[in-house]
Amino acid sequence: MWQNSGLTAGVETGIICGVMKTPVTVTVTGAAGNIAYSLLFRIAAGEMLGADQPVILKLLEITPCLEKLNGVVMELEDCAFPLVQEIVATDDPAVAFKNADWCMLVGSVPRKAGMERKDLLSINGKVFVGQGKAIAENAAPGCKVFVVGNPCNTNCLIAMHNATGMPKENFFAMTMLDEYRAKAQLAAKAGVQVSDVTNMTIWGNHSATQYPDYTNAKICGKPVTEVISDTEWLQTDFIKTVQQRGAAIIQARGLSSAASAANAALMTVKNLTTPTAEGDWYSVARYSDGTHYGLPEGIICSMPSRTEADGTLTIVDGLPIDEFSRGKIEASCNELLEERAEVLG
Ligand code: NAX
Repeated sequence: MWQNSGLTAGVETGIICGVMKTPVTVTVTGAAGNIAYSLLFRIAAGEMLGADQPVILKLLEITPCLEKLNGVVMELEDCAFPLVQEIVATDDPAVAFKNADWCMLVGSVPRKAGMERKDLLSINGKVFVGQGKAIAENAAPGCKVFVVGNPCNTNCLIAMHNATGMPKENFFAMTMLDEYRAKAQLAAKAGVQVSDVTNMTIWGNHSATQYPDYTNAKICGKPVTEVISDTEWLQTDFIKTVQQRGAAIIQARGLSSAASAANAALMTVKNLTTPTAEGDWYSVARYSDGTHYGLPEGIICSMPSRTEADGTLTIVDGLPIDEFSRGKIEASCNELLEERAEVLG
């Protein structure tokens, strides 16, 4: 079953007013969920791909959530976003990923009481096998895949393995929310604006083992360690606060992060599609080919990344990694290797 909103301005009527760029097709899964409810409207408003970039939105949900998704579609229509050329709402991955330029895989089954990580990996593993295959069979050439749904690194790895024929370099998972959380903590401690904090890397897994690398981060262009002399805080409270921030939000709000996660998702795609400021970088989990920082080959690992002026996506090499950082990075990579072993096959 699938629905088309009928919002196909200029397609059915043949009337095209003004000259517009070719639309970009963005597929969002879990489109009736909490994160999507904050994300879709900002994509539609042009905050992700640009204020002059028309978009076609393809929204995927599971069948029981189609009615709820219909409500989201109605709200999107009621915003009359000038950039939205078409909205497709469906429970069929083949329809949702048809001609997709960007696949934002937000939907996944949440962890329930009594569920082990292994169970979660197994349930979501099956979803990402199917979605990886459907993307490879239906998406536009050069399509990029960005996974938010947890466990996002390993879900991304599964999708990548099943997307036969697609370059591994086109697969990403989200650690930008962790980067922003780390920047906010450092800014508060140093008494500066959050925009004064740059060069923040999240290494490894989007989980409680992630390592927010204060040793290479900067505040107002200076090493963090020159501005914040409290090494004890940096090595303990700071790291723990970032690692546990998601849980703290669930405890305070009774719900997991949604608006901040949507913001980070949107900003990740923006960072991947626009040149990075000179000397800076951003965090995204991506395929590790074993040639950077001794990170294991064949995992989706967060690392410092840049988008060059010509659009090339690069990994920032050559950062000094001290013994403390090395231990933390290894611990997070070991967890990714364990997750990989659990989903093998
Ligand atoms: P919700 O439970 O509100 O929404 C998820 C939606 O996905 C539901 O509507 C569900 O029906 C749908 N869904 C499930 N299986 C699907 C499938 N096979 N195809 C299409 N849709 C499917 O969760 P929400 O708060 O939106 O969070 C979504 C995911 O983001 C979760 O896995 C969550 O853990 C993860 N997060 C990842 C973060 C990150 O930094 N990488 C941070 C925020 C968030 O925790």
